[in-house]
Amino acid sequence: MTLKLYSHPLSSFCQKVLIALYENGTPFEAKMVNFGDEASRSEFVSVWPMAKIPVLVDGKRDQVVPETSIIIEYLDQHYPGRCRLIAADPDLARQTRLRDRFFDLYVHMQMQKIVGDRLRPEDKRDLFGVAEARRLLSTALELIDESMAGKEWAMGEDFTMADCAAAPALWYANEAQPFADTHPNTFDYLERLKARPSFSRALREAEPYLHLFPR
Ligand SMILES: N[C@@H](CCC(=O)N[C@@H](CS)C(=O)NCC(=O)O)C(=O)O
Repeated sequence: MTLKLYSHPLSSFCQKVLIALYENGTPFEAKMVNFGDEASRSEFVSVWPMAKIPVLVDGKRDQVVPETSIIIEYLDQHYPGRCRLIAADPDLARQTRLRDRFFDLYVHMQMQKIVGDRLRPEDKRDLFGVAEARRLLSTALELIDESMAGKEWAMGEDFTMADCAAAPALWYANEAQPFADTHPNTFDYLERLKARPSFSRALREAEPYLHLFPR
């Protein structure tokens, strides 16, 4: 198989790339990374020393591609399918990248801070950092709620990289800080994302591991 994705089904950032792959039916081999297993971890670290999943390895083009947004750009450029995830128009492409950055930095990373803190030993918790993450997440949800009024997807009619970023970020954020009652447009958007076959498949594949998620 030309494309290999180092990943784990429970990982929210991996789901972002899985959505892109499933949208276009792009063939790839999933290589499961288990950070709790020394052999699996050290094999992965030899591929990408930053030890963050997912990472795409393209055997045909001899490329190691880390970072979700860069992986999706790479797939769009070298393995395009029926669903173009970044528009050809430079202005639309920039707006897509801005929304993608927004979901990653102000929803996804803040959700990870809140959830990650639950996995720390009691005496190593970061109350101040978590409060700041909750504040940033709340502000982000306000802006998303305004921008999603009357819109189907983050960029309007077309499903793009921004929606790949939004889906797992909002799904896990809603677990960490439920927003059905406070941000109805965002919640409706999340429901549409969940119904999208690419994301519903990623969620189904994560199900066997969901008990590991600290609620
Ligand atoms: N900016 C990175 C973030 C990737 C990331 O944070 N991945 C998490 C899994 S969702 C990870 O590898 N965590 C392992 C660790 O921090 O030890 C991207 O977009 O790919």
